[in-house]
Amino acid sequence: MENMEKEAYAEIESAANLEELENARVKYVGRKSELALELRALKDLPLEKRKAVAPKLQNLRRSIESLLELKKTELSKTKTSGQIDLTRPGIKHRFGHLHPLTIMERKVIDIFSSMNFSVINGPEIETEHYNFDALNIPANHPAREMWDTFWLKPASGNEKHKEKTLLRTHTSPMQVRYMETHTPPFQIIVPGRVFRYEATDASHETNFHQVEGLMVGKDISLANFKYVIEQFLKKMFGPETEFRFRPSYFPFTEPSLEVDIRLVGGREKENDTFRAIAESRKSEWLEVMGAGMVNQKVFEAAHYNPGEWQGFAFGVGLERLAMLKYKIPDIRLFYSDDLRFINQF
Ligand code: FA5
Repeated sequence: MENMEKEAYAEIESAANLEELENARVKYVGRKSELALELRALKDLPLEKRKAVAPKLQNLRRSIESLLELKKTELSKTKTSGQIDLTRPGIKHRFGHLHPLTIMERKVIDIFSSMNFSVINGPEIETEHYNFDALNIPANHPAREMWDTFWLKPASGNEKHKEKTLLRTHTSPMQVRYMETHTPPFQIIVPGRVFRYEATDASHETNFHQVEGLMVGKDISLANFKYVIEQFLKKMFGPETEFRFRPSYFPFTEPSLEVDIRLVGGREKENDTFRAIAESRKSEWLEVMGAGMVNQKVFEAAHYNPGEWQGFAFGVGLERLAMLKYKIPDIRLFYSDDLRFINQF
């Protein structure tokens, strides 16, 4: 046993890795080791002899085991600090990606840029003048009710003289802002965030995005509008897309119209998502934009000579376009923070 003890200590000490250490453990304290056999044979010894031998054997086993433990800790440390374990799985890198509304905005910009429209930005905090009055929507005009507004508190100090401000309810205020500093002919689009104080449902949000369009020249007509919008919708949704122009009313256009895209009953577009949208809206069509020929009153607000210019304007809902493009049944998903939704894009 003494020989065995020395041999075991030497072998444990010289173990170069965990595998060699495990071999030493099996050899010296494993179930079939010499020591284990001796311990098992104790019961056959006469009592006196057993009393003399048993504690020695048990001590021997304990000290070999604690030496194994020490060596194991030592070898594990060198393993993590000194060696690279090529078999360990790597760390997966996650790449970010664009939000579906950003993708959609870029597609809209691409299409209109290809038709020579410039891209302009405007402020999200607007004055009452640009959001309403300059667009022929004076205070108390019933049309103000078309846009439920988030009004902002006036900055403290000069409440009396300061003009009322609000979160813009549409991108149309950029029409007059842009015309005040530019002379036609021009064609622009204005993508941006807009806000409305209204109840949400599957196709309405309080915070959404529009892309305003404005084309002004000497003889721009409704025919130009129809051509540009047809090109836009076909490039965006494919040549089979069915859409319609429907008469409507906006104080800042005359005549006014709205553009709807067909969800069900048509050829290409029909699918379960669209049927669900159509059912929740109780209509085969989804409205995507308001538009019309710029009202002369708006040109007047921009200080253009009366009657000198003609143009068309439109405001398209970006979320509505993305819902159609990606077959999204509910507008609220865009802002839901749900990674299962976001990661699909
Ligand atoms: C307007 O906002 C007008 N400024 C559009 C316009 C511009 C008309 C230029 C004439 C000339 P309307 O409120 O209908 O119109 O909104 C335009 C589009 O924004 C709608 O067709 C729809 O696609 C989208 N939209 C309107 N309200 C919401 C809402 N709550 N949630 C999501 N999208 C909306």
